[in-house]
Amino acid sequence: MGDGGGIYERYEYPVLTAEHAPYFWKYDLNPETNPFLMERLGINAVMNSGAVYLNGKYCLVARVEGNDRKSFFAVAESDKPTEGFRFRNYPVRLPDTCPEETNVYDMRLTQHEDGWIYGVFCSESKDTSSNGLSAAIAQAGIVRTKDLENWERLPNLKSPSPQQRNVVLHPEFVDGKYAFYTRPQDDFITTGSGGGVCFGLCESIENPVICAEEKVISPRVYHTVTEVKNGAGAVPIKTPKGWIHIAHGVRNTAAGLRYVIYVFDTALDDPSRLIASPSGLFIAPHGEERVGDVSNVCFTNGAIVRDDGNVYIYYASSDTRLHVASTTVEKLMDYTFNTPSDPLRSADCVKQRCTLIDSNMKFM
Ligand code: M1P
Repeated sequence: MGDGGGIYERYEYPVLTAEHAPYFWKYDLNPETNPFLMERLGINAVMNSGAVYLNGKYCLVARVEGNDRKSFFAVAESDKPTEGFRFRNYPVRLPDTCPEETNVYDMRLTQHEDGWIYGVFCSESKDTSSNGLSAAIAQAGIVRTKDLENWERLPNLKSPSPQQRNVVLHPEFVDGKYAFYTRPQDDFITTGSGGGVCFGLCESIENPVICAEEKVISPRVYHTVTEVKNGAGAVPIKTPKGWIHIAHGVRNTAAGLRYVIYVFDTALDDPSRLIASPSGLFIAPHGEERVGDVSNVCFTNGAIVRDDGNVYIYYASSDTRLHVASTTVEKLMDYTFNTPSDPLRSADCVKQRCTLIDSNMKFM
């Protein structure tokens, strides 16, 4: 376990890696058709995972990426939150209802008060209106289940934005409606006019349409960790003081994009109203976490909160492997409401730090 500034503990060893994929997903075990016992269908990475506690197990729905670059989902479970995860024998056989869909990834699992567990994920298709071979359209796919084994696919979310990624379903009804955190973007890679984490309501989950314009609730901000992109992460955590969101922000650097995890809080009576915004990053990639298929990336789409107040945040590093950090609801609230917000200018940051130093001097 490593130091998380007293806010959380990060565990040294990843909870899921490509090596966790069962050998029978990869090798043909028939000596007649595979005399050299060669790997036939390799697994490249296991990363961004939705998370729920279900029937006494810690369950992760991981993004598994084959050597062929296509991702799929697979359930891994354990009796313990920080180790011992094993994949079920088969990956998730997602109902194949969208013939144009090429790739699926990053499922958020919401245990909704309507009794279903919803999985909201990125459904990616080729953008046939463009000649560019990398041009794609990202939409929010929706499935629901009771057991993480049998999945019902619902229509993709419709919203005013041409592209959506990092969409999360809120666990409670808001004004009697299903509430989504969205991340509108103009383009597949760049967000363009997309202003950050947004909020929108749907009358029906069987016909999920966000009619009104999505409201920006955590904006992208110049010269902060969210300057380039700002997307929702885990399903927000309900606390006595508000909904704590563990999200991700992206900035640009000479070495490329840097993804970090940050935190904000919205009001209990209106989850679209921002009430706390602790400054800067919460979890950044450390040490070996900094290197992988897409280096310098820390990304979360799942956390589990237990009745005893323990919180397990599952985060992936560099699009390669999955880690866990543990904390408590009490510590998260303390962090969220007592960490000063970003004053946005170096001079004011120095004043903020001097205030802290001044008050500390009496303890020296
Ligand atoms: O490669 C980093 C991340 O890039 C995307 O996130 P975003 O839409 O915020 O840029 C996703 O593809 C995510 O899976 C990936 O980890």
